[in-house]
Amino acid sequence: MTSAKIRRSVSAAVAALLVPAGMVATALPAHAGACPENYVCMWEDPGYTGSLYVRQYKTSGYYEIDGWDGDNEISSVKNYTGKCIRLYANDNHTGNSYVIHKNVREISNMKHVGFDNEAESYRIYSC
Ligand SMILES: [Ca+2]
Ligand SMILES: [Ca+2]
Ligand SMILES: [Ca+2]
Repeated sequence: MTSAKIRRSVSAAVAALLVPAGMVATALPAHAGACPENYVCMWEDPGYTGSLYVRQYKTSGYYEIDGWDGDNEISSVKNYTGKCIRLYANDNHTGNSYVIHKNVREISNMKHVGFDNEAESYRIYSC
């Protein structure tokens, strides 16, 4: 390979790296607050903002919210599972609980349902 050819392939590699990076940067704002169909998503703050602490596929079962990143912080939820979600106030699916019915797809502020900054674990189940 001549040095000219090497230079061309190097600049082609750099261009290939730059284009996807630019696309990711412009795509991020559009995805803020988004939750894929068939998933349940839970955010730190009202209005689907702050850290996204839970992004779980709809498989029925019992799930923990991370003790450091999520417990007693969940303030908004999108339920795109088509199933019911029971949020528990404590770890290991204990304590007071609140059911998000399968027909309730979005709760923008958990304060409105009396369960703000409470959830520490949850269950996904058909209902
Ligand atoms: Ca919160
Ligand atoms: Ca709690
Ligand atoms: Ca937990």
